[in-house]
Amino acid sequence: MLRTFAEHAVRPMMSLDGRWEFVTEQDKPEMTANGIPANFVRTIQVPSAWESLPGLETYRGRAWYRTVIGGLEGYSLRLVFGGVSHTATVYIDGEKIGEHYDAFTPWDIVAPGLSEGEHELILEVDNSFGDHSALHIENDYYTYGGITRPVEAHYVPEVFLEKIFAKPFRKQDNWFLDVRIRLRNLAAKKRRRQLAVNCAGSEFFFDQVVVAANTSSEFRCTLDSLDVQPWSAEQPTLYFLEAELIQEDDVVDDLVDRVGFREVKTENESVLLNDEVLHLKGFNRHEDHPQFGNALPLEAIAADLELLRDLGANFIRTSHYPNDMRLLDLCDELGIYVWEESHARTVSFEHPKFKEQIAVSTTEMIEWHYNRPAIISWGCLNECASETPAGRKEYEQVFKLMRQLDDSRPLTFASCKLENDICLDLVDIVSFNIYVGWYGDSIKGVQSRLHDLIGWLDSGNSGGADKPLIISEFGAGAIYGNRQRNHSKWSEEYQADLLDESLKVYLEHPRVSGVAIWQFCDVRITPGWAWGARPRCMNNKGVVDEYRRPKLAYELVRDRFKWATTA
Ligand code: ADA
Repeated sequence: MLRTFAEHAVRPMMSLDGRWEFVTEQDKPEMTANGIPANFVRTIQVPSAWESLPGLETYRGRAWYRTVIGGLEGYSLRLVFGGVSHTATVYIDGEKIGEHYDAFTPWDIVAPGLSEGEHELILEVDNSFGDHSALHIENDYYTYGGITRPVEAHYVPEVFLEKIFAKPFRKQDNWFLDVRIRLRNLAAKKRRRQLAVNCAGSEFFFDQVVVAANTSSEFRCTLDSLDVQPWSAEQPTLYFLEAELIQEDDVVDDLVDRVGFREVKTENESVLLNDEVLHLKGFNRHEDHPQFGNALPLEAIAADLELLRDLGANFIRTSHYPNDMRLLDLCDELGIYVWEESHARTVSFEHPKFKEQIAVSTTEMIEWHYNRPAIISWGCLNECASETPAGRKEYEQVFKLMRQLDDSRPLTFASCKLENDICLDLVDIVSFNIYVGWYGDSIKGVQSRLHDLIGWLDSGNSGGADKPLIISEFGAGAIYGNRQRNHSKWSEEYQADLLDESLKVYLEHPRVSGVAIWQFCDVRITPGWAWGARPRCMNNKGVVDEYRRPKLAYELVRDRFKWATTA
C-alpha cells in the first residue's frame, strides 16, 4: 500500500501491487494502431525497478505494463501511483487517458464512469534522457525504470474527497488545526454535499458545500482547543484526521490522514520546533539499493531508518527528490526530522522543459506531503546556478511557488556557490555543501574554511545573516574494505579522518544549526555523467556501503552524534 496506515474505511479501494504483464521496446513487441503492444513476453513485480530483472540491469528506454482491473457500477476509477520512473502514459481499454513525468512524486488519474466488469490497464513507462526530461538527466545518482512505488485502485463517487491539508498552530497553550478540504466533482452539474471533519475529539460539520461541475473546490475550517500532546522527535505523537463526505445522510466517501502538533520556525540563527532550538544531526540519503534500485520495499526503508537511529541521527535530507510516502510516514512515527526537496540536482535552467517540470515536481511534493509533521523544511534546486542573475530568477520562481503552497515551513536550498551565492536572501535557512579535504584543500582546513564562510555570511551583505546555517553536505569517498595504514584517499581511514574532523568542527560551532553528512549509503550513478569515472560507477561516500555494511567511519560518526546530544 501507499502508506503505513489505512487512508479509507468507507471508500472501496484495492492494491494493484503484484504481477503485471511486461514487455520492453528491445523485445520488439508487435504494436497496435494505438501504439501499445499487442503481446507481452513476461511478467514483472509491481512495485519494482526493471533493473532488478536479469538482463535489464542497464536498460534505458520504454517498457509496457499490463493488468486487468474491474469497474464498479456507480463509481469512477481513480488510480493512485506512489511513483513511476520516470514518465508514464496511461491507457484504459486501449485509449490514452493521461500521462505523468517525474519518478519521485505521487500522482493520480481518474477514469470517470468506468462500466462494471473487466478493463485493460496499460502503462507505458520511459526512463530515457533527452529533450523531454529536464530533471531526470545523466547524474550522480541513477534514474531507474519502472512502476517503482505502490499502486492503488480507488472507486470514487461523482463527488469525492481529493485532498485534505492540515496546519497545526498554537495560541497561548492551546492547539488548533486549520483544515482545508478539496472536493472534486466529476459530474457535469454542480453538486451539494455535507462534510464532517474530526481530529482528537474535536469536530466540525459543513451543513452544505457546493462544488461546481467538473471542478475541484476547497472548504476550510478550524478545529479549536484540541486536547493533544505536541509532536517532536523525542515524543512523536500522532493523531488521525478524518473527513467524511455525506449525501442524503449517507457517508459516501472518506479520507484519513495523520497529523502531528508542532510548529516550525526560524528565529535568530536557530531552527525552532515548538519554540525549542533544534540541533539537526543526520545524513543525505538517496533511495537506492543494489537489489531493488530505487524501489525499496517498506522493510528495507525501515531497516535504513533503524541504522540512522543507531548512528544517533535525528535528521535526513531526501537528496535530491521527494521520497516514498512510507519513508515519510515512518519518520512521522519514529520522530526523524526531514528536509524534503523537489527533484533537481545541478540541472540546467535552459532546458526547454525545466520551468514546467520543476513547478509540477514542487507542487506535487508539497500537496501530497503537506501533512507530514516530520518535514521541517522544503528544499529545491540543489547546487544549481544560484550565483547568476539568470539563475536567481529561477530560484525566485520556485521559492515563490513553495511559499504560495505552504506558509508554515522554513525554506532552503543547498548551495555550492558559497561566497558567490546571490540567492541567500530568498531562504529561511542557509545551507552550504562544503567538501574541504575531498575536492581540494586538506582536512586540516575544515575549521578555517568554516570560520571564513561564517565571517562572510554574517558580514551583512550575504543575504544570509541572522539565519540558521546547515552544513548540508560534507564527506569523502571510501571503498568498503579498502583499509590503508597510510590513510590515503578512498581508504576507510581517510573518510573516517575527514568526518571526524568535520563533525568535531561543525557540531561544536554555535553558528551551525545542523549537519547532513554526504551520504548515508553508497549509490549507483549514471555512466556518462561528468564523473562517471567514479570507482565502481558509484558514489562511494556512504558511511555504509550499498549493502549497508558499515565502514570504519560508522562508529566515530555514532560517537560524535551521541556526544553532541549530551553536550
Ligand atoms: C554534490 C551533490 C551531491 C553529490 C556530491 C558528491 O554536493 O549535491 O549529489 O554529487 O556533490 O558526492 O560530490
